[in-house]
Amino acid sequence: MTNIKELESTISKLTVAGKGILAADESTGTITKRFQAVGIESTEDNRRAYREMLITSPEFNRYIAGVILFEETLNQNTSQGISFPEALKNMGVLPGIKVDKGLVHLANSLDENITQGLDGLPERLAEYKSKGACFAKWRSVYTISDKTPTSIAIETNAEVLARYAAICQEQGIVPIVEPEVLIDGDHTLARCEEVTEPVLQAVFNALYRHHVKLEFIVLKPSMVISGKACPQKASVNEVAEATVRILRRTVPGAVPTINFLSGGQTSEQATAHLNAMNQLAKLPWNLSFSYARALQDYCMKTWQGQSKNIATAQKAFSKRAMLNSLAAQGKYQESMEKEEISLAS
Ligand code: 5MM
Repeated sequence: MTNIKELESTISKLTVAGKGILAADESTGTITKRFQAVGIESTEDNRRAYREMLITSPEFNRYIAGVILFEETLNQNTSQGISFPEALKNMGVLPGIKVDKGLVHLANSLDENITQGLDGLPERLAEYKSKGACFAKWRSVYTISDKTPTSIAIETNAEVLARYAAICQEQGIVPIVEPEVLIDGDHTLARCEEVTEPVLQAVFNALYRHHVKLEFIVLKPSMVISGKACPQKASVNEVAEATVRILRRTVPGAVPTINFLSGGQTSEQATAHLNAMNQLAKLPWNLSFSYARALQDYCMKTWQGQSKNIATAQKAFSKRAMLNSLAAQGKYQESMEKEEISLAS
């Protein structure tokens, strides 16, 4: 039996206007790649220290409603000797957990992937919940080429996302449903639009088939955007309009909040795109962020693994969190990028 009260309480805290979600759930392989790119050694304690630095940034709880953790962090303590979920709850921020187990080849597809992790998921969720997690995250990935995503990849990933979401709700955990159409490639904005529409249609059809209560999910999609290597870069307004057009066609108004991933956009682009969407005519859902790289990039580069850099690195994080908070309300201006920010510590 689904515990509606728990789901209601979690979703209401995740949908506060002007707040977003920090994705700090990079698996060990991914965070190691990101650390190595800026010369930081990826030890267990460096990962712990880095994530503690993020969540203790000035005014963190003013801009961030929830943090998606990787399992390793869920089980770690801060330097104050309390667990990360407890530290977050003490600040009024909800702890969440990435529960997918990554990508594997989808047999008989065109070199495409399916996300694994459904086996034993109810038992894992019960354990994560006992450690404080209130919401979960599962990511499916779609690659754009002339022939992909194939219908088998679209249908199979939708089915798995819906099964995950149904299991979460049964356990009183709010699911973040994350279908990511990758930015990699030279495709145009029009091609991304053509692909994103059936991907989202399939996801919502599957959620319906599995009786997932749309009132208690967070949708975490990619934006409709031109590929990284596309010679014709879409403008901020083109991205905003195409993304909202596709969301309007595919996402029921019962969904309370859409929190985008940044997917390899620069920090500034991710903020500008979110802001432009929130400046369009009234939308049926809260539109906010669930960024990893677009919130963390400057902070990680500034930190360099050294305690002497913590204060400046935290300021860099808080600045991005604040600008995205403004973007989630349609109040961001590009000129703010150059302004010094003053923060209460
Ligand atoms: C798409 O990645 C998610 C959002 O991050 P960006 O804003 O940087 O695109 C992110 O939550 C991602 O799912 C996690 O970092 C986990 O990634 P891995 O590949 O380590 O499972």
